[in-house]
Amino acid sequence: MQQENFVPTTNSVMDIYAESKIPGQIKRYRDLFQEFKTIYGFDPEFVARSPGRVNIIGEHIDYAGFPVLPMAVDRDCLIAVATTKLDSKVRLANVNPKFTRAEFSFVDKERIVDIDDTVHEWTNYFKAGYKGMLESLKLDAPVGMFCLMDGSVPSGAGMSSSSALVCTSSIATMIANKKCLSKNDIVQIAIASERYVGTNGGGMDQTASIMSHADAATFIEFHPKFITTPVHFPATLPAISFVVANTMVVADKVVSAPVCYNLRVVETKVAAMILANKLGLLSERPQTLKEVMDLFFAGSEEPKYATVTERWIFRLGRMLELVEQFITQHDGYSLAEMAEAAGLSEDEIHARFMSKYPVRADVFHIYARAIHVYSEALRVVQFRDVCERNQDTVEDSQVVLHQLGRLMNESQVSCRDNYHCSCKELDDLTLICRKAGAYGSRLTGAGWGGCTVSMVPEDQEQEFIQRVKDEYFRPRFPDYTEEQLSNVIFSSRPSSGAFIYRKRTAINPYGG
Ligand code: NG1
Repeated sequence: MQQENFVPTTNSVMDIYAESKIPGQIKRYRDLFQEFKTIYGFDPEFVARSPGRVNIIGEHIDYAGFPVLPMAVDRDCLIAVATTKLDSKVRLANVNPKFTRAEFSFVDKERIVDIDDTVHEWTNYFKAGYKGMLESLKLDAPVGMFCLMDGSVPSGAGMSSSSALVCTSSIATMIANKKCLSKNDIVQIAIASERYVGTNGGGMDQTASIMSHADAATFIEFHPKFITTPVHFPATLPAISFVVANTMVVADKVVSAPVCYNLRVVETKVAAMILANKLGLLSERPQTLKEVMDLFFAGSEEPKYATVTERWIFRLGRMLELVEQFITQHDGYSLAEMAEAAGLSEDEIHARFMSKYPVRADVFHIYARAIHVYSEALRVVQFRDVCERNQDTVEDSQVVLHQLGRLMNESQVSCRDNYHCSCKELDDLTLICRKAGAYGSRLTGAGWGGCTVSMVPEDQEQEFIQRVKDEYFRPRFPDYTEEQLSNVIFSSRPSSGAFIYRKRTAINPYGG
């Protein structure tokens, strides 16, 4: 396998971060090494690193099998690690004193470690990555680990701090035990691992965290094959800049899962069942709205497409028509009604979709969720298409910027009205961002709080940030210092994915 299929190892932070961030990162790594030594009395052997992400477009469609377009950010999770062969214990500490220290022992090859997902502790995410990796490595006696974590991804903000931690812990466990799996394998392990912590998530975050490239977003396809393709932003004048702004509404996805995240997953899966039933595809056992689409077109006449984008556009347009035709109850379905529409019994619906991850609802909004999924998938492929058609030369930058911005704004409207995953603060902040000069602004990540992402002209980025600070943040958080504000609204360039860092020499520890 080629080198690029493995998580790269470096001894220079310059390989990981953009130039402007190097001085701050050198200090951060130095502090991490020092604190490790203070806590444990010896040096770490390596640091595993995996970043958070911001999703540019494609919300809540990864678990329906459709492509998404996130980019990694330079805020990340670091875990410094030293190992011992004397035991199989894991010691966990965090540079942030808010997160208490913990210790746990490897149980055995089957159980690995117990995770109590009713208790919401940061260490559960570490354990999830550790358990997933060791299940795959099948070791009788993994090494003991001494770990110190430093996370800079804001938590509960829709920037995937949890996945960054799960990915970092998987990589840390793999390297500690001197194994070397491919990035693809680590992604699949991290996706499965995170489900130990209570949400039935898709695979966008873990993929973005591990596979991203420093100068591009990543188009991630899940079905029928897992493929990642870097997508560069168009060469517009002015250039495009993305600004992330945090509403400061903390959305705990795990706590709200039965009525928010996991419920949405169930609603999209039942939508797939209803369509499959109406289209005579139930016997093929499709699991997602994407699989229903593929099965439907496998058996039908199609026009000759000039491009792959044309095929996506035709197919998704047709699926939207089929939703209108067959999912007719716009104000929702009761359990009995959706079972009948899907041609299944209530018990079957329960057993297949609601037993592993419990959900609570009287009314299931199947129509609105299906419209969101197919229309959002369409916006993702259109966004990619605009980017790719304007790679090197752009005839009219304003046209391109407005096209991309419009797609982001439409995504926000659909998240708000069809998917009901926005909230008042997200609606207010995206509006303020558009008024302050963003071409497009939308929630990013699961929603119900957390962050927005706005596409702004690079030459007006600072002015934009000032205006949003004045209009959203200062009135609501008058006591915030400039430093605090710089952590709630900041510009974000596409950053590299996962890395393993090792010190070079005692004399020049930070490389470069
Ligand atoms: P965040 O924002 O990290 O909670 C979640 C899911 C993604 C995706 C988005 C919505 C996990 C780990 N992440 O992201 O897979 O479904 O919501 O687009 O479940």
